This record gives sequence, structure tokens and C-alpha cells, in this order.
Amino acid sequence: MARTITVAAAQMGPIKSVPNPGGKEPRDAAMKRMLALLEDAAAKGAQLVVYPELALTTFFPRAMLTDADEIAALFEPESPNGPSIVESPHLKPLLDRAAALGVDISIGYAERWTDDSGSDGESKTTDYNTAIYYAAASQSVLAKYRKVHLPGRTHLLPEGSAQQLEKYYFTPGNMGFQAFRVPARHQAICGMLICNDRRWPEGWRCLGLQGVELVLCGYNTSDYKPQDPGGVEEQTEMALLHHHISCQSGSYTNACFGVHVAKAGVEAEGAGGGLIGGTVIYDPMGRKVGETATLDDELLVATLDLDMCKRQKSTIFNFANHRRVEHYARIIEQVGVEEPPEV
Ligand code: CDV
Repeated sequence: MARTITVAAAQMGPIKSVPNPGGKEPRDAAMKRMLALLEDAAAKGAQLVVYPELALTTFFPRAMLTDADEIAALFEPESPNGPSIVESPHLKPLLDRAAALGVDISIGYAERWTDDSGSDGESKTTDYNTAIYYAAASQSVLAKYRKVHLPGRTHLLPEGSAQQLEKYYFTPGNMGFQAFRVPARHQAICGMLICNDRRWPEGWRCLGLQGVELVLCGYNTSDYKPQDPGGVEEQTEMALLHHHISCQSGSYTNACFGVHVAKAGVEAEGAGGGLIGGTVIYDPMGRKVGETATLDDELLVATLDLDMCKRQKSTIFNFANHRRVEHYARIIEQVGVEEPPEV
């Protein structure tokens, strides 16, 4: 039997919220839009719908919020014995509808995790930029991934700059790059990345080494930063180029499909530019399966034959045959660049 899966990349247009004085888009308006995308995807035969990074809120790391309550309102509280993401009022309507339709969901959100891992077993809270895979068949979270590569900084750049403050809000993920099986989808081997992760071959390779067939990746990627060289058009073109290079090469060199889903458009006025679109699916040969055309809510639906991964995995990217790990120590032992001495 053919191992096919019909996937919908659910690109979202902007969620106008903080910081956008006078223009707060309530969470239920965003949920309505996500539900509409889900209904449309299900009607088109989708078995899995992939939503962007931080899909439940605006991309808030563009501003430095300092009010604890305001920040808390952007996060989903979770703990081993306490609140669970599947019960969150901010997500439950989507998951319940997905379960009823028999559609799986992958979605990104801001996670506030509390456990007793503090010193002397004390309660400790850590904030992550997270994505989950929710399986309709078991009505449960099959896999969770916490973003490893956090771009940006902990401090503000001079006024007038576009800010990127993920290092201020989040801790790097602590779960590694773990592939997982989806039993109801022909035992598909899936993995998740979040936005900036797609630019790092290390994460892709960790998934590739587990035989990954389908990589799911939501993103919020800025199109223009006033402090960088070039005008809006030139910078946007460059941002899209780098996005596509990263996604295409990740799929090609790991012989897998990649579904990359944007939150796009202008979410906040006066904060530099907006976010690129370019939601895209690549196949294991590095070919583009499809791409969105707008900066709005838009679906990209494709049926992917997972067995297409076998050809490259058994030939040019047969890792067992060709990798030379005795020469790769530098990749894990060294973080920054160490240039050879001048001669
Ligand atoms: N959300 C992101 O991780 N955005 C980064 C931008 C800041 C470069 C990205 O890699 O797309």
C-alpha cells in the first residue's frame, strides 16, 4: 500500500496584537481563522494541518514587554501534574475540532513549564518556544519539540531598529531533535523544527540520522529591518532566498519532505517591517512541491508519498555507507569559529 499523507500547510496572515496600541486582535479572532483553515483543509482531504510558530499570538518577541501579567497572558502554562496544553482554552477548540474531523495538527505556541527541578526539589518555571504534534486517532500529543536555536538577543537595539528578543523571552529547548512515528499515518517518521532551526544543518542531520521522512516547521521571519543594509524590496528578496535555501537543502541532504509554514504580513506598525510569506513544501529530491502566493491566511495542500524518501536514503545519502564521523568531531566539540593561525 502506498504510504501517502495529505498535508496542509496553514499559512496565517498577521495576528495584530501586542505591541500594536489600539489594534489588539483578540485570541478568539485568531482561533476563528485557524478553525476556518482547518475546515478548508479537511474538506480538501488533509490528514495533517501544520500551523506556524507562535500561532496563538502575535510574534511578541519583536517588543520588550516588562509587565509580568502581560507576558504571562502570552504563554500556555503546563506542568507534569497540572495544566496540559490539550486543555488550554486557547487551543482546545482547534484540537477538539481536529479530533472530530480525524485530522492531525502540528502547531507552535509559547510554553510556560513548571516542575520541581529547582534546587532541593523546588518548583521551577521555564519558558520555551514550543511545537506539538497532536494525533486525532489517540486524541493526544504524540510529540513535543522545544526550539533549540533562539535568534536575537536579551537587550534592545537602538530605537528605530527592528527588535528580535527571543533570548529575552525563552530558554533554549531541552529535548533535542527527536523523531517520532505517527502510527495512524503509515508509521510516518516525523520531526519538528521551529523557524530559525531550519537554518542549522545540525538539527536537520539529527533528524536525518533517525530516518526522518517529514519535517514540520513553523516560522515568523522578518522581511525588513531598518538597521540592515538595503531597502524593503531587496531585504525581502534576500530573506526569502535564505529561507528557501535552508528548507531546500535540509530536505535534499536528509532525503525527506519538509513542510514550512509562515505567519506572514505586518503584525505591528512602526516595528520595522513585517513577516515574509513563502510557505513551502520541498520533497526529498529538493524539488519545490508548492508555495503560497499571499501574505494572508492561505492553505497549501499536497499529497506526499513517503516512500519517495527511500531512493536518496539508500543511495547518495545512505548515511551508514558514506558518513565519516571520524572527521566530524569539530562539529560537536567546537561552538564558534577558530581560524587557522596566520602564516
Ligand atoms: N522566529 C525566528 O526564529 N526568526 C528568525 C529571524 C530572526 C532571522 C529566522 O531565522 O527566521
